[in-house]
Amino acid sequence: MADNRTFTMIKPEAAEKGLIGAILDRIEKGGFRIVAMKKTQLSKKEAGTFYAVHKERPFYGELVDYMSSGPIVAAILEKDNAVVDFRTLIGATDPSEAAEGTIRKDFAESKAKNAVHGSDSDENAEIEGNFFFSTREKL
Ligand code: FUP
Repeated sequence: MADNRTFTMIKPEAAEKGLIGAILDRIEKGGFRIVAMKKTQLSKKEAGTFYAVHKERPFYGELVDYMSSGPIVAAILEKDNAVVDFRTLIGATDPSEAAEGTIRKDFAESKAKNAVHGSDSDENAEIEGNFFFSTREKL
């Protein structure tokens, strides 16, 4: 499969704990090229928009509060089969169910504070990357 792109965030608890470097190391060693990257903090409104697909779910309010609670690192990553391979690298949503050696197994605290986000489809990777980065930042 030709190179394609996914989108990730290093979430507030992981950034706060000083895990940005360790997580980026896993990402690069996993064969992903960092196309674009920034450290930033989402407002509640921005987090609500980013996670709008989950707005009917019971955890939406907590998710929005959490994701706007501190700085995150947003990045666009490139690799062949990027979306699927990145979800393999990060592991299951709940770290207690994540495979050995995955980022969530090693660094996540809980299902909510699960260290990293990874897009679930090529289409969402594009939408999510566009939320954070302008055309000239994604070249
Ligand atoms: P994932 O695609 O693995 O990030 O997981 P989901 O799309 O199922 O969940 C989206 C976000 O909601 C995740 F960042 C974690 C959060 N979440 C909760 O806070 N509680 C839950 O029970 C499930 C998900």
